Amino acid sequence: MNDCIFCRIIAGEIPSERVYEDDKMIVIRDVAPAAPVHVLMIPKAHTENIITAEPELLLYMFGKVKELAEKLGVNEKGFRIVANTGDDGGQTVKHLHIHLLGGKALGWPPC
Ligand code: DGP
Repeated sequence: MNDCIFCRIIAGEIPSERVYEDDKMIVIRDVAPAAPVHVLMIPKAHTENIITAEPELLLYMFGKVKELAEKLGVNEKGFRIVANTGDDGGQTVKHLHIHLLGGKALGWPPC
């Protein structure tokens, strides 16, 4: 997936600030943060989004949210996780990623 920006970040071809990494995913700071804490959980194996992903991968990623929220210091006051999916969902990068946002009181609805 040479044309996939997140595959290139995972391969180390494009720099990123990694806050977590294991054999299944990386977690990086978003290049255009929408909140004081804004990271992207990105699986290492390319899959487009929640529709194409194996349920086991989604379970794994969601299972890491608590640990990451604690690591990023947003577990006590709260945070939001978002997975924009497809064109109507506003997904701009077609490699599954889960946004984790926090560090301030977030507005709702998001649009
Ligand atoms: P989405 O709209 O859900 O597909 O969000 C894609 C996010 O990816 C968006 O918040 C900006 C972020 N992003 C895009 N390109 C890069 C990059 O090269 N580096 C980093 N760190 N983030 C990126």
